[in-house]
Amino acid sequence: MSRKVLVASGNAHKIEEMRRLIAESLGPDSGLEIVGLPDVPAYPEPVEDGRTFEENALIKAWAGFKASGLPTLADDSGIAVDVLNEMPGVRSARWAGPGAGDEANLQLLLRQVSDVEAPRRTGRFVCALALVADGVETVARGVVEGVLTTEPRGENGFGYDPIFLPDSFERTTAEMSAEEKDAISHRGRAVRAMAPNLEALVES
Ligand code: ITT
Repeated sequence: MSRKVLVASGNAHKIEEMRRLIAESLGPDSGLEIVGLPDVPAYPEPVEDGRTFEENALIKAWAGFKASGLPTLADDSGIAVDVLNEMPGVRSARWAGPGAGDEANLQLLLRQVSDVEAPRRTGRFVCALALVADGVETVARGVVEGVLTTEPRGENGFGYDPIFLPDSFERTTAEMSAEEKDAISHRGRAVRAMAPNLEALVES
């Protein structure tokens, strides 16, 4: 019998990546069944008022666990740009204002660094992945360093992918295949760091 794990996210792209990454890290017979918010009774979206990715990931994971009783994974992630003092950071999803979509967020960020020369356009994608279950509260962090492009490139991925060029690559994460992005991404690294805790759930 498999153990259900809730991925508490309203972002379909994240959920798709998490499913893929968990299957890859733990194998097809992981003993885990990943379910999403539509599979559990509705509960109010928690306020993400933490100051760090880790705090927000825990807020989301605790809300999912309390509402569903299922071991719950939650991801809080975003892009941190050095010349903007590591912003948008935890505000990445709402950078161009509440309700603004990925395209508006990305365009605003590009405008904000439009006068910054290539060597100083550095930043990183960060993912804090929290797992909350009975007797378990743990967070793993994954980071990928890179630079911002001057124009969006590529159709894959989501969010800020079209303007993020990972170090030592010539393609943005939106120009990479899913497998290429997974191998180096912040989320890939966080899921692989969390894998032993997920395996322990099956054994417990
Ligand atoms: P949930 O809180 O429901 O999981 P969300 O989309 O609101 O969904 P966050 O608050 O963690 O999630 O915001 C993440 C932001 O960072 C959002 O703007 C994403 O587009 C961006 N982001 C996160 N991971 C990314 C990735 O792999 N590639 C591109 N952009 C990413």
